[in-house]
Amino acid sequence: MEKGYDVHGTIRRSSVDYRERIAHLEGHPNFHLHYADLGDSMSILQVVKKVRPDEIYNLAAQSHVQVSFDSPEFTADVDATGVLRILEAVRQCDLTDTCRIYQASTSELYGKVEQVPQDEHTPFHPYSPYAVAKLYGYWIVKEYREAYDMFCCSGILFNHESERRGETFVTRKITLAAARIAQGKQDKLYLGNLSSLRDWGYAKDYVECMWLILQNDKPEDFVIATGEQHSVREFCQLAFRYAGIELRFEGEGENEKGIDVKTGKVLVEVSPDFYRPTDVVNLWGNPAKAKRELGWNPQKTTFEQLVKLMVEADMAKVAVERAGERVRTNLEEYLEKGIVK
Ligand code: G4F
Repeated sequence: MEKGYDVHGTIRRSSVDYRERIAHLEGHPNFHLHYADLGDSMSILQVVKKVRPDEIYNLAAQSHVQVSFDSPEFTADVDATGVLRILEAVRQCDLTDTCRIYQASTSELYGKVEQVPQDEHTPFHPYSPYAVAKLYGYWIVKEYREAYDMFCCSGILFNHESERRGETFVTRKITLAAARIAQGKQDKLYLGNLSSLRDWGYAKDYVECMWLILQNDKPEDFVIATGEQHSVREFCQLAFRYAGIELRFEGEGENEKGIDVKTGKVLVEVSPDFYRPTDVVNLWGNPAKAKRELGWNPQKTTFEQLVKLMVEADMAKVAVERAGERVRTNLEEYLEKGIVK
């Protein structure tokens, strides 16, 4: 919207409100929402027909890797066939010459990695129902590009995080827990594989690159990553440090623990509940092509800055929640005493 675009988004009908992250946009004259679902081709066709977009960014997915083991069929329908539904809608509305399409592809395609670091030429080895579905999405985009000369591209994005990240992804789970523990609202954090390695970047920088991919002269796929790798353990240690707690890790595997250096209290433990049947443990991207051909800066926001901004946002969020609790507690007391009616 800052670039002067009219933005049309799609939402799914739900009886509970889940629009918290876009609430600040609603009511803006350049922002429009339509009901649609990637599992429902007619709804996609209807929106494309009505809006006749110049650019489509398909960021919709069942995007939780662990959940894809519990809901593999739903994941396949949305993350694989859903991509096909968008491409076909554009084709059936005769927009192939004017509409550019960005597909949110993923570093999970590298899965059980065959090369480190990974770039546009690294072979894929998907290692979850999510990654297998996303692999179809990647290939169908390539197929439509070649078969119908469409400007459609995949951004092979490594993990991209922010203060808006869903609370069950590991980074946000950690920053929120660190903030809650630091403010006395939680006792302990349970995590899965602490040794898993990721190339974590800032979502805001990555969205800028998605846009650059669609402004490029030719439709191509790009790896988007920072080129730096850290473990879940490192992320955890740094997040707690920014929340004012120094952690020391002791033990191995399921017995590893994160201990508060100052108090000796165990604050982080491992729970097998968060292990995956097959886990991707060594993601590390090489963003050289995006840097060279799009002029994108993969190090605009450093790992340290990313962790810091996420912790600061969660420290503020928890503080506001606590203030709200105090107001409610006071109010309850006043009501009980009949001071307010
Ligand atoms: O934060 P995660 O759940 O993200 P994951 O699986 O890497 O997937 C994210 O990034 C992909 C891009 O590479 C996207 F395609 C995908 O949609 C999603 O956005 O887990 C990161 C790592 C994993 O190895 C996991 O096993 O952290 C490990 N982990 C350790 N403890 C945990 C936990 N993950 C979660 N979610 N929760 C834990 O307690």
